[in-house]
Amino acid sequence: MALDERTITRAILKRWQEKFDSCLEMDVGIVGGGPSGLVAGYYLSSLGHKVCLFERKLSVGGGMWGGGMMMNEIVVQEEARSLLESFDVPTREFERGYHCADSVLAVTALASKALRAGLKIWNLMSVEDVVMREERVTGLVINWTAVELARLHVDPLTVSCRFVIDATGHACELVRVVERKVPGRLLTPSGKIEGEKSLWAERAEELTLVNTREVFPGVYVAGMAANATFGGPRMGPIFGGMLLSGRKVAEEIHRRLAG
Ligand code: 48F
Repeated sequence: MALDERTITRAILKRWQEKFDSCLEMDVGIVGGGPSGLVAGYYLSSLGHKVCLFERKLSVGGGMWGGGMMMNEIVVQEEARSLLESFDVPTREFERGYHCADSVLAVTALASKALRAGLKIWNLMSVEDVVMREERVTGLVINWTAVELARLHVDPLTVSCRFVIDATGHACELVRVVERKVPGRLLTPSGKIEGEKSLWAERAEELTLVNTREVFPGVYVAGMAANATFGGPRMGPIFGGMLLSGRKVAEEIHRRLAG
């Protein structure tokens, strides 16, 4: 069969448009495709919600690919081992309570399971703002990362979401926009971003879970963004807290959507 280049182009255009069209009204919009965002996307999609995830970079995975200092192994503690294994990622015990996994396998398995569960992932798109109404955030403002990088003056587009999750890692980018531009106070002690503290693995892992919650009406934080927002320490290359945080935020939003 002869191949027609125009058909290849038309196929991509049409299929991409269909896919994107199905994402204009979402239950949940996730910003950031690191471990916490991918796990949240997997659970929410598995529970039957309409969920999309926007990732600025070409590839999802965030800080997980590089393990610790570019050595591509990750460590998870006992509490998160079974969660990682439920994504078909084998773990090997190093010492009692410390389990290792290949970081490349971990990223690809999380992404693959999340997509198969129905999560729509948009790579190469950055979230630059939120859509707001009087009482809450109601959507995300998106643009091509290439536009952002080239600093082009091009207006963005929007998608509506009943809830949004800031899973942007250390930068907590979405919460920063809300703090700066949306009237009202954040649900933090000071009403502002408390700011990330220096590294303390054990405390950080505990606090990541405690801090995974709603920070503004309609806006949840997960993963490292939760600690940066609520003033917890960083944890370095132990990833259990990120995975458990993704599951916790999914469970909390599921309850809200079901209620
Ligand atoms: O940083 P990241 O991996 O977030 P995480 O899920 O995990 C943190 C760990 O990787 C590690 C750690 C603990 O082990 O401290 O750092 O909290 O992934 C965040 C993703 O969000 C993307 C960014 O490119 C990265 O892949 N991102 C950030 N801002 C935006 C964004 C934005 N405005 N729009 C779209 N994507």
